[in-house]
Amino acid sequence: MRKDKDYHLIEPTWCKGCGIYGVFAALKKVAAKLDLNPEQLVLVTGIGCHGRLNNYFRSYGFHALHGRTLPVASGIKLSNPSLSVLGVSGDGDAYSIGLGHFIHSLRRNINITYLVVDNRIYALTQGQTSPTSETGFVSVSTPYGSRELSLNGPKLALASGGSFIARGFSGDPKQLSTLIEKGMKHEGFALVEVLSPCVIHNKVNTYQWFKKNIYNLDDDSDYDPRDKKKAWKKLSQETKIPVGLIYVEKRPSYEDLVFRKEAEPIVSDDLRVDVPRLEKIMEKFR
Ligand SMILES: Cc1ncc(C[n+]2csc(CCOP(=O)(O)OP(=O)(O)O)c2C)c(N)n1
Repeated sequence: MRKDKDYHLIEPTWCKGCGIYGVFAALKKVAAKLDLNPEQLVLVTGIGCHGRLNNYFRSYGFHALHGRTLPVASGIKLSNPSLSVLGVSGDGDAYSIGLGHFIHSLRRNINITYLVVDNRIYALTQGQTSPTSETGFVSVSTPYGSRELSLNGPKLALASGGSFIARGFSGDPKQLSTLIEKGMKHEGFALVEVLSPCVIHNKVNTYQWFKKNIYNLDDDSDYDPRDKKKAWKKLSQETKIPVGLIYVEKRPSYEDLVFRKEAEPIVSDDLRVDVPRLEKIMEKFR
């Protein structure tokens, strides 16, 4: 049986107190609990402070371009479906430059677990306002306060056809590891957004702030994460932020539909390309 420390490759150099240490701890815990072979695991990260994670975690890794975590993770998974593929992005990587990929991955439902480490700021570039920063947020890029509405990732995920939507808090690595484990066992695309303080650049959304403003859906026995309408209602609440398993739905993964042996062909025989006929046509233009 492997242990958490077996996935600890080198000591991280993130700022002291950064929320991402909780994400690193949760990931190691899940990998050890599932006894995952590091050679069967691929961690794809984007550009940002979160992007260092694959340097510290023992597994295969790919540090992708900014916003391109999901296309790289999708390519790896589809070319070798036997691998466990995890994507890790920041709120900027996922919801700003990478937003198109986010929506298409949700509707496609490829078997990937996607962690979005949401510190509500662009941290690596020294603290600019991000899509999840609240209206009025003051930073070096919005010195008079942001004039934009903030983006709700899990709500967008639900509207985009997400089949597994969860939100954790890096201050609670135990619950976070349970959510990641469920996401990894889910057949299809699993989003786990992680509320995560940046202790250097974001002086608003601190550990205390998050603790005061979140509530745990996993403690509510009346809440059924299979109920889409309820999930939408919870995600639409403006006052407190729900964490826990928000929505889960059973639907075939992309791989299931595409690679299954008995999969129905999408085009009929007469619509398939007739290669000899095509060659003949091309010959005329040579
Ligand atoms: C194409 C491109 N545009 C902009 C940048 C500059 N850049 C680097 S990291 C980053 C934002 C990082 O924010 P986030 O994704 O939230 O990650 P964090 O640092 O907070 O973990 C930006 C804009 C870049 N590297 N590449």
